[in-house]
Amino acid sequence: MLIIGGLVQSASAQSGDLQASGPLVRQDSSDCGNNNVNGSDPARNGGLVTITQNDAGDTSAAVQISKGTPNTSYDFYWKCQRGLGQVRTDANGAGSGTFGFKAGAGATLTFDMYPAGAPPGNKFQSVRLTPVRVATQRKSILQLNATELASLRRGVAQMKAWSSEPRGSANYRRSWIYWANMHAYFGTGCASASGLNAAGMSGLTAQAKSNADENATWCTCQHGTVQFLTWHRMYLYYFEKVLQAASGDVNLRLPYWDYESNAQMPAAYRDQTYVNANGQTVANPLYIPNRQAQLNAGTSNLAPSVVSTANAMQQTSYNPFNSALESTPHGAVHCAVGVANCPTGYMGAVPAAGNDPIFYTHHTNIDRLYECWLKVNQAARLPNNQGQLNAAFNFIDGTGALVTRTVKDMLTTAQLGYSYAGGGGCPATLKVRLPISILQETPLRVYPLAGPTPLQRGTTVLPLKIAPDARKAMLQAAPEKGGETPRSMVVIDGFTFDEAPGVLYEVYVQGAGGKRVLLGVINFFNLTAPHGDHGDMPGMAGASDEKTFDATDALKTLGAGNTSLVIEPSTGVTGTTPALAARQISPRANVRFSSARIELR
Ligand SMILES: [Cu+2]
Repeated sequence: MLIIGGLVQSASAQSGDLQASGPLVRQDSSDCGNNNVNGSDPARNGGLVTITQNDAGDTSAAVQISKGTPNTSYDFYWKCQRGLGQVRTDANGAGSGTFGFKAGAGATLTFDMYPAGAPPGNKFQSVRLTPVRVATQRKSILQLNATELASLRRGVAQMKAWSSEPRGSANYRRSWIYWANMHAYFGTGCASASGLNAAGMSGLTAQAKSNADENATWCTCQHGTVQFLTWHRMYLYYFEKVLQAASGDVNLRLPYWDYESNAQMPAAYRDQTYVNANGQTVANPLYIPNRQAQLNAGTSNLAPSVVSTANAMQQTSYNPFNSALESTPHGAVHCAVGVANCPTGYMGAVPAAGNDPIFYTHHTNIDRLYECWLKVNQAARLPNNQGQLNAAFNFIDGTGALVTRTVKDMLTTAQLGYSYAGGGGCPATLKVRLPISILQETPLRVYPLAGPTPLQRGTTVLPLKIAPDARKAMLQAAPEKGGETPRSMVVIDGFTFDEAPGVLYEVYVQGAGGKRVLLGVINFFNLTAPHGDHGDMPGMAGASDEKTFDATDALKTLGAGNTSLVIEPSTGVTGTTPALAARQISPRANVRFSSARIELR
C-alpha cells in the first residue's frame, strides 16, 4: 500500500487483508472507545467507515458521508489519537474520502467527525470497528467449496425473502426485486410493460417507482454507453455487499461463470433442488425455469461463437473494448440464455435480466474479463475522459442505505478491495493476439461490398467481389502503417428488422470448398434496453449499431481466391442446426441491413 501525505494512493486489499465496516452515528459525544455508540437505528446513521488493513498495520479508512449537512467540511478524527483529514459534502450532504495511517493490526478502532467549532447536533461517532481477515478473491463458480456455495444460496434466498418487506424499508432496498429493478424493469418510468408479453416472463409483474430512493436508483443500468463496464463494476460491488449482509458471511464473494472455459450452465444454477446442511432436499434459489430449456437441462452448452472473447480482447483502447465486450460475449450470452433468444425472459431482455441469479454470475465474468484486459496496461487502458470519471451513480450499501459514488472512486479493483482468483486465468486470445498494432482512427481504404440486403430466413451468402489489386492491398504491408499489414475490418451497417428474429446471426468468411472462418456473432440484446429519459423503450423494430468484425486472419487463411461473407442464424446453443434456428425466425421478421464494406485500418 502506498501512503502519500496521509492519502491512500492505492488501498489494495490483497487476499487475507483485514477489513471492518460500520456506520457513523449522529451523536454528540462518547468515550475514546465509543462504548455507548449504537449503529442499529438507520435513521441516526449518516455515513459509513470501511477499514482495510494489512498485517503490518498499514490501515486505510474509507469514509462515505450520506446524510451530512450540505456543502460542509467535516474533520475526520481517529478518536483520541489525531485528525486524519477532511471530507467535504456536496449540495445533497454526501461526500467521501480515504485516509491512510498506521495502527495495530486487528486492534479495535474508533472515529468521530464534525465541522470546525464542533457544533452540537452535527457530530458523528463511529461504531467500534475491529478489522478481521476476509476473503477478497472472487472465484469461478466451479471452484466454490460446499460452505461457500451454501453462503451464496443463503444470501440469494434471503434477498428473495426481503422482496416482500414493506416498500421504503432498508430490507426492501436490499431485496432481490429491488436490485433487479435498479438494473431495469418493465413498467412506468423504465421499459414498456408490453415486454412482459414475451415468452419466459412468468413470475414478473409491471413495476413502478414509489419513493425517493427508488427514484434515485431504479432503472439506472448503463447499456450502449461508455459506462457499461464502469457502472456494472460499481453495481456488482454493492450487490456483493448486500449479498454478504443477506448471507451473514463477510467472506462471501461473487462467483463468476467462465463460459469460454466451460460453456455448460453450472450445475449450481441448473439443479432444481439441493441437499442442505440438515440433509433435507430443498428448492435451489439459484435455479429458475425461465431459461433456454436445453441449457437449463445441461444437455446443450453455449455455442463457441457466443462465448468468444477474441474480438473484445484484441482491442487496445477503452471505448472500443467496452462496446466489443458488451456485444460478445456479454449480449450474445444474454440472448442465448433467454428462453427463446432476445427479447425473451429473463436473460434475453434488459428489463427482466436482473431477476435471474445467473445474471450476476455472468456479469462477474464480464468484470473479470475487463480486469484481464486492463492488466495488460492499466494506466493506458482505464477510461480517462473527465466527464465519464466524474459522473455519479446511486446504489444501496450493505446496510440498506442510499449511497452516491463517482466513477473515479470506484474505477479499479484495488480501490474496491477485491481481485480474481488465478485459477481460471485470462483468455488465451489475450495472449495470442498481443502485441497488436493500434487500429487507425480513419480507414486507409474502404471497399464497398453490398447495398441494402435482406437476410434469408436461412443462410445468406454474399460473394465478396473485391478486385485483384484491392485484394493484394489487403494482405500487403502499408507504408501508412509504418510497413505493417493493415487490419481488414468487415463493417455491416444499419441492421434492422420488423419483428425480433429470435435468433443470433453468426458471421463467417467462406473460401474455396466451403471452408469457413468465424468472424463473430450479432445479437439484439441492447434493443431491449430502456432508452434515455423517454422512459419507455421503442417498439421492437429498430436499428441496431453498426457491426464490425476483424477479417484479417480469415482472409489470410482462406487466401485471395473467391470468398463470400456468410450470415447464418443460430440459437446460440450447441446441439442444434442453422435450419432449426431458421425455423424460430418469425415470417414477419424481415431482417436486413443497409450496407456492408471492408475497411482497411
Ligand atoms: Cu448484462
